[in-house]
Amino acid sequence: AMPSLADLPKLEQKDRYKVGFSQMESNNPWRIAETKSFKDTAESCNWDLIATDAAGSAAKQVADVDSMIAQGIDVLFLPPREEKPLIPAVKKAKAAGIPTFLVDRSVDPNSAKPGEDFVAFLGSDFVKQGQRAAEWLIENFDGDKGVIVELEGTTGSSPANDRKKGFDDRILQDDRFEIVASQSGDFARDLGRQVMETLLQAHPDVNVVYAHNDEMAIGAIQALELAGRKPGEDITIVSIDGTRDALQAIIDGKMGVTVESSPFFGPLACEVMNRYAAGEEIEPWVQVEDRIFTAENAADHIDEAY
Ligand code: GYE
Repeated sequence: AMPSLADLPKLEQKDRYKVGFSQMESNNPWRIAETKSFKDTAESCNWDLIATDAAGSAAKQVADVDSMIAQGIDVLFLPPREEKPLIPAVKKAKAAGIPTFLVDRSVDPNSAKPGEDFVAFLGSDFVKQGQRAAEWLIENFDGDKGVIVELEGTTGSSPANDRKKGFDDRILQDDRFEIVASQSGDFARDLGRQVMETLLQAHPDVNVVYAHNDEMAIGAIQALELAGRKPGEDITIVSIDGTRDALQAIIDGKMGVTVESSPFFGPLACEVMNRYAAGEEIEPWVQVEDRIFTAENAADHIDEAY
């Protein structure tokens, strides 16, 4: 049969909701800020919040969703760690009559769709984030030849796929630039540092690092400094997120730019959920607008950073 909007589980209007938030990992400030945002929103949005932490395992995240379904949640907020492994969890929640909102990451659009399998995706345009990082570089790089190392996020995750696509397509339109290596650092500081260490040995002429998030960028800066390089002077660092450490690195002159990707999803989740409960049709992609942080404005934003 043709799937239709009517197939989505409805959300009753109630005084209190039992809300599930299935976090994927808590090994970086972005994830911690996001979980805190959901916890901080719980009281004002009348949620009894069940928050789990899959500790970096998509398999555990599937099991966590299972357990929330068994606990009878009314609604699920899910940041799927990777695009494919969480699809069965999304479908299981729907089969159990639980409306699901994907937050901050999405799933493989060929296997699960907003308005059919889940209500909507709440999050940034990752392709555009990558493009904006590339555009900053095109405008601000003053050498003749840009030799780029790319540190990719978690393999198979929507932000890693899309931040790569947006950046690579855009930067390769400018023939000053070449991407000599592109490898996953799993969105983690320590792995970013290790991968940078290895890639620096293979490509000593690198003079640009594009990291898919700030944690890996900070890890890369550590590796570069240990090897005697001078981030911000002999190598340009571009990144995404807007963490406190990244804004500080910009203020210190070590990082050039970070394109914002906000972790503060709690208030938006509350608003969209209430609209859905009121019977409104929700747009398939509730898009978050991102700012951009450079030497011009980093100091103005560091106090609100995480
Ligand atoms: O950029 C990264 C985090 O999914 C948008 O995941 C999110 C990304 C964010 O671990 O730092």
